[in-house]
Amino acid sequence: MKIGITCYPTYGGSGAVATELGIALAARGHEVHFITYQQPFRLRGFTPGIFYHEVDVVRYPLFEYPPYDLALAVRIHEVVRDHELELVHAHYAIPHATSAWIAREMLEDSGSSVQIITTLHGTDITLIGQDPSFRTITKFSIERSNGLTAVSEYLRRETISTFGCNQCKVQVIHNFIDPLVYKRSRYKQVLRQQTGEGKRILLHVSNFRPIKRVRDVVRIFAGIQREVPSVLFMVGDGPDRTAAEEEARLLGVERSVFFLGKLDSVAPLLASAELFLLPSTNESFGLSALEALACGVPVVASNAGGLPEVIRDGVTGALRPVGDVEGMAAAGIAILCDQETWQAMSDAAAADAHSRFALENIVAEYESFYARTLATRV
Ligand code: GMT
Repeated sequence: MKIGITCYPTYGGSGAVATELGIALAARGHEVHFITYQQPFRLRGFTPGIFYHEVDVVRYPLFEYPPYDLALAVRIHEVVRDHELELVHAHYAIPHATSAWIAREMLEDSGSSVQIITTLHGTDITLIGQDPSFRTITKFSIERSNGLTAVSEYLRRETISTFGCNQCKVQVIHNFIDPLVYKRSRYKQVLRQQTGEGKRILLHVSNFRPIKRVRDVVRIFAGIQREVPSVLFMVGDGPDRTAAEEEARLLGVERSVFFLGKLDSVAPLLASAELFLLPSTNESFGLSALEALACGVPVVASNAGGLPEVIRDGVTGALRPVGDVEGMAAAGIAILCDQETWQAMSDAAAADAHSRFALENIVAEYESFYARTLATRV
């Protein structure tokens, strides 16, 4: 198949999923065209079967807000026309599904029957997509997509209930990991080199937005550290980083919390970690939690959104209500205190992640979804 993919190319789970999917599709013989404003961060160097088309947004004195959505639509239109793409896969509804729809409208007279598939990732439905300034266009764009997928059952239900789009058929296709990359035994214990022996290693990876509750991450850690000698590594950056640093100082744990900033490759760090913390207000899926589990790291997280579809409470980690810092700390202590418990959870986490969310199986689900969508073309 000839497939176009548009996504957010910088940091973020939706861009990571879109890029890994494109790479896997190309490896299976498809021709994949990425159409984004920047080279996707997980796409490095030359990969056979992959083409990258940059979206250039012209600056003009009149444009206080340069219209990226239109520039993207024009680029999608060109790439579909010039490379005879059969489908465009938009990751994250806003604005990608809308731009893809505009491009398809522009192509109508050319005989192209390009199909649009939109994958809903999270806040495009649960947060920003519901803002009055976007709500109607989000609903319109997803209803006009030829195929819709959501990364969890939770997100599928949210889409139907919040947008009242009863006609929308949303297929759940979970996110995935490459079992060869997210494998504990593959890496040296790099974080251990920094901490030395004797301290348990906790990890958090996110974009430090309010929804991630990074102050809670530090509070949970402080609770665990009172009982279990440990350190916390915070990977990523974003608006609440300063708040998290302040929380560490307030709680007197600042010497045990290391802020590493944004890092490209987290698998080696995950493979050194012993507990992953994700106390978000909401996660439609929680890709970072899945990556941790795949590396044999039990996850303590909030019982919110799609996280229960990823983490098995009491088996591969622990789920507690949003904001239950004490409960999460107690769960973390229980997991870390007893080596047998930890080992059993670590083994179960890796096995469960590798069996339910392996790249090979999920990419095959996307392939058959593409084929079914193309088969319904009129
Ligand atoms: O929706 C967002 O806030 C952004 C998006 C992203 O690009 O990271 O995150 C969402 O998509 C990820 C990939 O499917 C999911 O793993 C995240 O859980 C989801 N974030 C939220 O629902 C907050």
